[in-house]
Amino acid sequence: MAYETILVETRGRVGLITLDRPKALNALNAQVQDEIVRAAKAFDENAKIGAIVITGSEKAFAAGADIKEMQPKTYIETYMEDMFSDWDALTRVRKPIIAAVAGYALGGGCELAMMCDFIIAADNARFGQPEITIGVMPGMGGSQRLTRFVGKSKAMEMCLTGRMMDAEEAERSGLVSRIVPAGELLEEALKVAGKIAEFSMPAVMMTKEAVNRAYETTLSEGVRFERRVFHAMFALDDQKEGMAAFSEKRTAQFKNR
Ligand code: CO8
Repeated sequence: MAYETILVETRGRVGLITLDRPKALNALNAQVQDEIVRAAKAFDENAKIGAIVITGSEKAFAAGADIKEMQPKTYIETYMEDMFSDWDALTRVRKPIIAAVAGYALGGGCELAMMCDFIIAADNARFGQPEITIGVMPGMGGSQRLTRFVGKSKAMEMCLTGRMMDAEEAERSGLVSRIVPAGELLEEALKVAGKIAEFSMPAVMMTKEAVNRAYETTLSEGVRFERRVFHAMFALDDQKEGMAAFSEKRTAQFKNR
């Protein structure tokens, strides 16, 4: 199962996917899409992996869907192949995925970052949905996810003008969880992912599911869902261990990692 457009490595309990099409600024063609989804699913199914990091280069996380590949397509082709729908599989990955973004995250690149569970940005990161400048609109979820993450006014302005946001603005707007110096991005993202991967895996996965629920349902249904999942956690050995370790002033040794 070789990969040609991404590098796939493990760092302890963290699965690392690095986009590797430098000549096209990591533009997301069909092969990249297939390989990212395949690698993420393989990590999701691997019991030795507790969290995943997706990153690009210092110049570009990804400069969008591959414009040259899309250019000749007809409506009927995009419809029949249900273009971009395979990305949905990435959003069904149950372990946390962190996007470590440096440089350009444009169009599909911004949308890929937003499909991840949170984004850590390098200080040189730039986010944008410039599809309007090439005669189309976001097609990998950008008009929906960006609006939910940064609000209507800013999302509308970005989608209608193609203006890019720098890292500071992205942090201020809630698009990214925090900013780190570009040279420390990967190390920091791996550290955060490594920390998550040490916790009880069922607790981590249920937490991800509960937070994501906030985007799919009403507040009262979401709170009810959270409470039921919280109750279910009392069936886990790791709940007993975590709470006992706190009382006994020692580090928890979670079994379900
Ligand atoms: N697709 C294909 N190739 C790309 C892309 C891309 N998105 N972005 C950059 N490249 C290529 C360039 O063509 C160039 O190749 P070459 O050397 O062969 O000419 C190489 O990468 C380097 O790029 P530049 O020379 O342009 O590098 P610069 O540093 O001068 O500029 C930019 C960097 C500003 C990022 C510039 O490359 C750019 O504007 N790229 C396009 C950004 C963009 O518009 N992205 C949105 C794409 S559309 C999308 O993602 C969703 C589409 C949904 C449509 C749904 C249809 C059904």
